Amino acid sequence: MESGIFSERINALRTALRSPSEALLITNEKNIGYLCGFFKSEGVMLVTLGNAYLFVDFRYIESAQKMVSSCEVICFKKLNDDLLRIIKEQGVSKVYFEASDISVARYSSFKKVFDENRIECDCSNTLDESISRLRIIKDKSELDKLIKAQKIAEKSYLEVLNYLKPGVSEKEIAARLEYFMKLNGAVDISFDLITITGKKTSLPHGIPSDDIVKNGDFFTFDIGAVYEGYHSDTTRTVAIGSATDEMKEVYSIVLKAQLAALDTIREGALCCDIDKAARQIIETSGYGKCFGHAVGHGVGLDIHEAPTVSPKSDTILKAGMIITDEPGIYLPDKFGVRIEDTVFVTENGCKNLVNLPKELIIL
Ligand SMILES: [Mn+2]
Repeated sequence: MESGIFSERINALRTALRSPSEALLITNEKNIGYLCGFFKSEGVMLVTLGNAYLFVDFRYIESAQKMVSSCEVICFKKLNDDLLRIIKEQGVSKVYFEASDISVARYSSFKKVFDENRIECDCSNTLDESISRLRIIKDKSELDKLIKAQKIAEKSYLEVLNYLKPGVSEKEIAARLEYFMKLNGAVDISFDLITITGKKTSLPHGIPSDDIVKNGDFFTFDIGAVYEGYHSDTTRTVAIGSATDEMKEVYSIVLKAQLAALDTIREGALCCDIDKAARQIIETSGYGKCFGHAVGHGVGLDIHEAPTVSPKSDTILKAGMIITDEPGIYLPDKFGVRIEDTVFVTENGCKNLVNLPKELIIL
């Protein structure tokens, strides 16, 4: 069944080709995985109107041949030579590259061989945009994996809360969380887990250190697990022992902003309007200068992918997109609060993948 999905994706990508003499060269590992189901190839994929090929070396050939059915698997000895042979056989005279992925060194090595053989190299963003347009809409199989990744992260979060008490270090919480995620079925963590406390919570992307949890501090978790390539992303801020009136007030403003943005998410909504819904509440509360990042972003095979949910984003939401909703208020040298959900856009609203409470929890 899965091979059908991959063939459909390759077919959809072929709309970027204008003639049989053109080909797409996919170098990004996640994009290759998206198109054939084989993620760790260290190879390349070539797509023409009539054919598709996955080039891998000897280390990967056995598993690639077993797993991949949406394209022909070729074991290369010298990639440039084997690629050129197929390109010539297929009568290809123009190759599109993934400009946002390929290194200058790698591109130069391909270009040298292609120039010698009068094959045009297209390094515009045509191919990047075509793949992004496909990946931005998640199908059922992808949604299932995103839900599973979220469930793993949530179970692990609830387990690690039992260890969150005065005296424990940020690093210890991060280590336990990663351990629980892997025990609960994650293949990896989505990013370096953010488990920070005290004044450091004013750093949106603070790094866990030996800092110790104390009574009266906030503790921020920004966490995610990876399941079959798909990422989850959630942030919760909790208080340890007690919270001052200022902490409670800032928390309630962030929550109000987060809920306001959530309310605007539906097919047809503009991403900048979702950002605005949250930002306006924070601005009118007088904390506008303490919120300097976008309200959200897409999530999928990458932790940050299209669409961007920022004041400048003119993307119109479509059913099947996955976005985060994560406003925050950060007071330097005091504390910060961020609350983040990841949601699946539907025709009439959205389905929240996160099932964790959002009212302020004082542990
Ligand atoms: Mn996020």
